[in-house]
Amino acid sequence: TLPATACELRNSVQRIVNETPVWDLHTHLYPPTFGTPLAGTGRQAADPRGLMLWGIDELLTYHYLVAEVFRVVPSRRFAYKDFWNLSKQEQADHIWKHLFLERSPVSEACRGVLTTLKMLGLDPAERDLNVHRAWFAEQNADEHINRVMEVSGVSRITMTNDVFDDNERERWLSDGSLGTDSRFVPVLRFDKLLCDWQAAAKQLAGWGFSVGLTINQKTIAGVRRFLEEWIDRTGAVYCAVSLPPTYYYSGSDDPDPGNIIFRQAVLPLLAERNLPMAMMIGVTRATNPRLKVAGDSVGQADVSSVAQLCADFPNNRFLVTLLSRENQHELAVTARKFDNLMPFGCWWFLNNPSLIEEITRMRMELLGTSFAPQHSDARVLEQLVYKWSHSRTIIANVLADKYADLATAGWPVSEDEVRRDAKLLLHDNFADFVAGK
Ligand code: RAT
Ligand code: ZN
Repeated sequence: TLPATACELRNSVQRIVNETPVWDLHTHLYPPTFGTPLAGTGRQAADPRGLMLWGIDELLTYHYLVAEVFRVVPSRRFAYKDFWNLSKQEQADHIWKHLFLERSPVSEACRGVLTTLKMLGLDPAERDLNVHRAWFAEQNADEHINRVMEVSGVSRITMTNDVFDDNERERWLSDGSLGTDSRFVPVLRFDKLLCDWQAAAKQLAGWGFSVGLTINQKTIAGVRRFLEEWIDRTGAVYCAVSLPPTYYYSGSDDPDPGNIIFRQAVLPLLAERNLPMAMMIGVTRATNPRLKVAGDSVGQADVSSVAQLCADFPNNRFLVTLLSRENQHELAVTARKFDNLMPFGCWWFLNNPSLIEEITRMRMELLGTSFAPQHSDARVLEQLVYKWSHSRTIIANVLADKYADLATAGWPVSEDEVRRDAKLLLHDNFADFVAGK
């Protein structure tokens, strides 16, 4: 049995949660085989369009921080296009100067850079960026991944492999072994298929799949072949889309072309392959297109559509995260109704301590341990460090409160029981859901 005083209990739970390996179920990270703009000391040459992002300049130009720097150096003083015309290093210098040196870096995304530097063994108080740059330039990209995984306690990293991204697609087509780095797990992502059928159909046809704009049996068969080919090529463990707040599914006669494709091609194929479908709902793309990838915003989603899908497709499993805070309670309640629904993560604008705390506590009260509390959404390798460190602290805190309540009710927990629960939350719930257990 764990120590009785509240403070000792909290420390033990924190230690155990920190020691529990995480399967990060949604990131935008890649191994070096996908190319990297920062060569480090590896044998690989720098590839400016490479997908593996790492190092201090990438950390500082994270799109969360791009949005934040325009709050303090507004576009009326420094035009968007002038920012985008800067080199990566100049953008990083601009962000460092205005968000870290000229005011205190108190936002979550700023704080994250400092936690990351500290946990990697660098001096977070160092004001000279070139000192950090020199350290990163001396790392070997491939070994650095192992180190970051160790420091962050992440045992597996799930990728996002967007089949409609030409840069990524061409890499898969020219290298059949891209999916074989055991640290990285592939996921097939295809937003366009559901959100913009016209554009998707044109591209599929161009790639040699017999699909037309009208959705008939031939088109459905063509989409299925396309998905099968890419599931096989990547070895995806689930498929994924992100959807706008306006996403609506009304049932088996829903006429929206994306929904017909979803219903007749995607979901039946995934059921056959025993693969879950991830839906990330609530992003309004390009609210401010001049901010590029930093310009997306949030809106409330229709949770009844999620419930309808879970009801209509009992042989499918749905991993769902919603971007709006206001949707969180309804999603947790919906998960009580459907065992083929796994709520996951505190996504993007929700990945802030106050909201992670609120959402995790609420989920635990409604769902016990049967959810996946967090994913990192890391785009830059080292972000694993801060995202997991900050989230682990909160998850452990919530757990400790619940164990204290149980102790009051006469049910003290043992160290092994805490370890088991932490493993469920950080690894097994997702792993079992993917495995169809
Ligand atoms: O969190 C993010 O970095 C977003 O830009 C998106 O990548 C989002 O998570 C997504 O997967 O669409
Ligand atoms: Zn993402």
